Amino acid sequence: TVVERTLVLIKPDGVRRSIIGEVISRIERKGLRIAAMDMRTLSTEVAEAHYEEHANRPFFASLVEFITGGPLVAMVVEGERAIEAFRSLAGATDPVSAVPGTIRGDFALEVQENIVHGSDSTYSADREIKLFFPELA
Ligand code: DAT
Ligand code: MG
Repeated sequence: TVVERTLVLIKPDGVRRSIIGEVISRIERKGLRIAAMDMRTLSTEVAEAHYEEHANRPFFASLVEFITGGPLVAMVVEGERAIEAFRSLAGATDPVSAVPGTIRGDFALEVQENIVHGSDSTYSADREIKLFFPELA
């Protein structure tokens, strides 16, 4: 078995739409464990660091404005192949392409407002967990 940890965010759109419980329920039903969790509003600095790989993309400024625009829920999720397992629960980045049954496929229509974030690799997970939960890293 390969136990991993991944950083999951319920982004401000998910909080505004009152589907925190829905998202947490899907994580728990899957058998993944929530190792740490809180609600916070990101500073511009943390948001830019979180999305640093996208710094040169045309949507970067809008993405940072969106992710800092209200409280979000940050959590460390752990379990067997947790990184891929959560990405599978989340669905494709573009919610219109995301398969129904996934979080994005069921709850979103616009690519920026796609409800959740999940780390995409062990490297990203380590980096993002250090950024959000330095006490756990
Ligand atoms: P993911 O969140 O599936 O890992 P990503 O890392 O490629 O996707 O992009 C990070 C976020 O940026 C994504 O959740 C939504 C936003 N985004 C990605 N591509 C976009 C685009 N073409 N236009 C607007 N926002 C975009
Ligand atoms: Mg990504």
